[in-house]
Parts: sequence; C-alpha cells; structure tokens
Amino acid sequence: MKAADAIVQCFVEEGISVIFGYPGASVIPLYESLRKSNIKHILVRHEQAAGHCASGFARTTGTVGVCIVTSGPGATNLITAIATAYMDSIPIVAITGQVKSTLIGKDVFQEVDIVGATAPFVKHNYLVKNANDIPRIFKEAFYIARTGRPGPVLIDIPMDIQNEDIDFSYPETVNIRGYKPKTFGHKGQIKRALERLKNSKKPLICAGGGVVSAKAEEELREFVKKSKIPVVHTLMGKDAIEYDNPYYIGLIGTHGEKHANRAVTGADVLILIGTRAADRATSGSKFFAKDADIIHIDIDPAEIGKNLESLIPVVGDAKFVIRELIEGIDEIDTSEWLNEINSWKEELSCESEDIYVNPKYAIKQISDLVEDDAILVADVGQNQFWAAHNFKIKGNRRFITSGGLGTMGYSIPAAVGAKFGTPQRRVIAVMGDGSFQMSSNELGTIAENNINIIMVLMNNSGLGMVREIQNKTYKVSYGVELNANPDFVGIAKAYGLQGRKVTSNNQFKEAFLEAMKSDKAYLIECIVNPKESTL
Ligand SMILES: Cc1ncc(C[n+]2csc(CCOP(=O)(O)OP(=O)(O)O)c2C)c(N)n1
Repeated sequence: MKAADAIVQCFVEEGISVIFGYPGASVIPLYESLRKSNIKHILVRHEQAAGHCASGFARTTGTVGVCIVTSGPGATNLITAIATAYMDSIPIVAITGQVKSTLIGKDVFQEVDIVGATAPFVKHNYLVKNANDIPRIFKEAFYIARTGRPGPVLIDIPMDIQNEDIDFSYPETVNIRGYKPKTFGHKGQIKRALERLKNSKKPLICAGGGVVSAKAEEELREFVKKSKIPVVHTLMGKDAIEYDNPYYIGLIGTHGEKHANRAVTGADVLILIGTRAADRATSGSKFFAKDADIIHIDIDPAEIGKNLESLIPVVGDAKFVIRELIEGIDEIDTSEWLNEINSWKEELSCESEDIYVNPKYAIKQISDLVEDDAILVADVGQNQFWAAHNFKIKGNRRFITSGGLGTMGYSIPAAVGAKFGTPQRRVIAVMGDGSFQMSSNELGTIAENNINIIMVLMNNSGLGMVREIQNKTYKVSYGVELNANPDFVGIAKAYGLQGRKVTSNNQFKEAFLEAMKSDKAYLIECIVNPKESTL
C-alpha cells in the first residue's frame, strides 16, 4: 500500500471522519489519498485555524482532533495552535508535510525543523524516517494524545516517504517504553486525604480542566453531594460543575469572583483536582490558600508541587480517584461555612445606556435564552471574563476558551471545530474587536461549509483588557486603540452571512433572538463602552 494511503487508513482505524487542513506541495500525496477517502476535509483560511478547529472538535467530542498542514510556513503557522492545545491539555494530532528526506537540513525551499521548533510544547512528536513505521507511529500518536494528561502530538512526514510502498497492518496495542500513565491513585494517599477531610471545618474543592479532560463531572457531582464540600473552579474548570449546584461557589483567580477567592483564603483544606494552580488562578499570590492543607489530585505527577506545596499528593485519573473518595467520604457539616461564603457574594450591575450594550447583560441574556446543551466559545480579553462570569453551566452546556496560553483569535475557529464535532448543538462564539480581526478570514470557512454559529462581537474600539491594565497602572493607554475598525457586519455580509449592529441591551436581545432563528451564521456587533470594566 502507498504510505499516503496507509496514513489515511490509520485515520480510518482511529475513527477520524473530519480533518481540518491547508495543503501545500509537501502534503500533495497525502491529499490525493484523502481525496479518495470518505474523510471530510475542511479547508481553513490560515493554518493556525486548522489547529484551533481540531482543538474545538476535540473539546466538544472528547476525542482526538486532527489537522494537516504543509512544510515550512504552513508548519510554523500552526505553532500557536499547537502551543494553545498543549497549555490546555487538548488532544490533537497535527500532521505536517516535510521536504524530501534526502534534503532535510539543507535549508531547501519551505524547509523548517518543526520537530525541533515544537519540542517544548507538544506531548510528543515524530519525524517519520521510514515509511514502514507509519502504522506504529500513528497508533502511538493517537494513544499518547488522548491518554494520561491529554495533549498535542505532531507527526512530520517527508514528501518522498508519503510516496513509498509499505505492507500495512494497524497495530492492536501500544507499548511505549517510559510512557505508562497511572490511572488509579495510591490507596494510602487517598486514605490520608479522607482522614484529613474528616476533621476539616472549612473544606473546599478547586476543580480544574483536568476534571473535564477525565470526563469526571458526574463523579465530582456525586462527591460534592455526598461530602457537602463547596466547589470553586479555575477558568479551565468552568465546565466541571453546574452553576445551580447548591455547593457551587464560582470562578477563582485574577479575574475571578471575590467571594470565590475569599473562600480559597478561608479554607482549611483545599482539594485541587486536575489543575496546575497557575498564576492566573492563584492571582500569583503567596497567600493563596495560606491556611489550607492541600490535597492535590492530578494525572500528571509533574504538576503536583510545581506551583504549590501539597500535604497529600495523589497521582491518578480524576475519575478513578474521585470514585475512591466517594466510597470513603462521610458527610461534613459545611452549612455554616457555606453561608459565610455566600454572604460575601455581590451582584454585578448590568445597567445599559442607550448608546452601549452592557456586555455582562448580553452574556446573561445568551445564558437565559440558549438551550441547556449549547456551547459557548469565548476568545481572550475582557470578553472572555464577561463570558466566564455570566454564561451559566447547566445541563450539558460547555464553555470553551484558550485558558492556558490565552490565544486571541481562538473563538471563531474553535467554534467551527465545535460545530463539526457536535452539529446538533448550538454554538456561540464571543469575541472582542481585536480578537475578531485575528480570525475574521475564517468567515470564509464558515460560509463555504454553511456552518450555523452565532458570533457575538463586543466592540469596545480597542484591545480592552490591555487598555484597562494600562489605565490602572499608568493612568494612560498606548498602542491599544483600534481606530480603523471596519464595518464588521458589512464584512459578514460580504461573505454571504447575516449580521446586525446593536447599541443597547434591548436591541441586543432582539438581535440574539433573530440570530437563534437564522439558518446561517450570524454576527452581532455590540457597541460596548470602552470604559466598561472586566469585573
Ligand atoms: C495572540 C495574542 N496577542 C496578544 C495578546 C495579549 N492580549 C491579551 S487580551 C488582549 C486584548 C484583547 O482585545 P479584544 O480582542 O478586542 O478583546 P477585549 O479585551 O476588548 O474584550 C491582548 C492584546 C494575546 N492574548 N494573544
């Protein structure tokens, strides 16, 4: 079998039905094999979007997303998307074409050492040197991407190798020396954790993205119900628990909710589950959980102790570890503690003036109007936190964003991937005027594939979050005004999509209801007060 056909067969064996890509000379043999297959290829408008689409697809389906790009500039354009997936532990397999194997290292046309370049931010990567290794490499790549702590895996395939003939047989099992992810937590450590919890007066759970990756939401809910321990979450952990759970507290961190951060400060035991406790979650504070004994559960042993000292480390898959905790836990009387935390809550003001849409109101409206299984993909900046604070997780809802790397331009392509992954679900992308302009070319992908998503663009005429930080720090702003913003709705319409510009809360609601009825992608441009604060 031709190696390029074998690659496509590997995708089939892995159940891949859609691939996001952007071709070039070095992947032409592979594209010829793809053409003859039943796999759907989605041509994006920039390679970075191919990676973000694969990421949105992976996040909504809970499977691995795939993207293919060409060598050289195609591969370097993909780098940000790979780093984005790495930081958020998203399983993607990225295929890059490479120049002929005999020319590698000679600085030939469109050559770049993508294996070297991506080494620090892939879970693993391969340069295929022998076509016969293809089935094994693909089997391993998919396995590595989705097991343990998920992440991106890159396979770089020289053009001549794609044209070779091989005997194809897809391996049934994987055996990689040095890669044996641990699923079950240490029984002794789990027992210690349960012992410590027994005497705790102010216990708190902090759910991270690892709860979502491990598909442990059900287990978390059950653990909370049985133990009565309240839950805060990181930005990546927003999906882990529904907002109307009686033990739900809220988002922590630099842009988190005050009462949730105060709960962390007041806790005597903090159970971190699947979180890095990175600076944005801890607000970079030495005082984060200063009075708490920390129980840290993570599939990746390197995370435990990296940012915080923990009393009881538990290495294992969140799903399995929480199940064991459920077995051993007894109800804790947290009623007073819960009342105390809830008494710290403040209501956000969502008032609107006639010339502006209040973005907090807009997201609240979205939250109230959409179905319980809708997916909201937030971009980066103020819009991300307006969305994170006001979009409520309930039912099977999902909140997706680039939490770790904070990559602007993520929301549109990730929403496209989400829609391909879950076509029956409503997908909304929320973004700023800056982030929209980093991915507006993908309106072409949306139009060509007739994807029905709602885009909510918060236009505050600038890079809002940076402007806000500058204003707070230096009382001025510099290099952040977007003074030549185009007619955004006009751009959507030029692609044959629908759209409307709105300048008040009432108009927003009307437009959103209209967008929900539309059978085409719909852009709502909201005019937002440039002085609107993130919190
Ligand atoms: C690719 C990239 N470049 C720069 C930044 C730094 N940055 C973080 S937030 C932000 C402003 C985003 O502006 P906009 O998309 O308009 O959203 P807003 O904050 O106004 O809601 C910038 C520039 C980033 N996160 N990503």
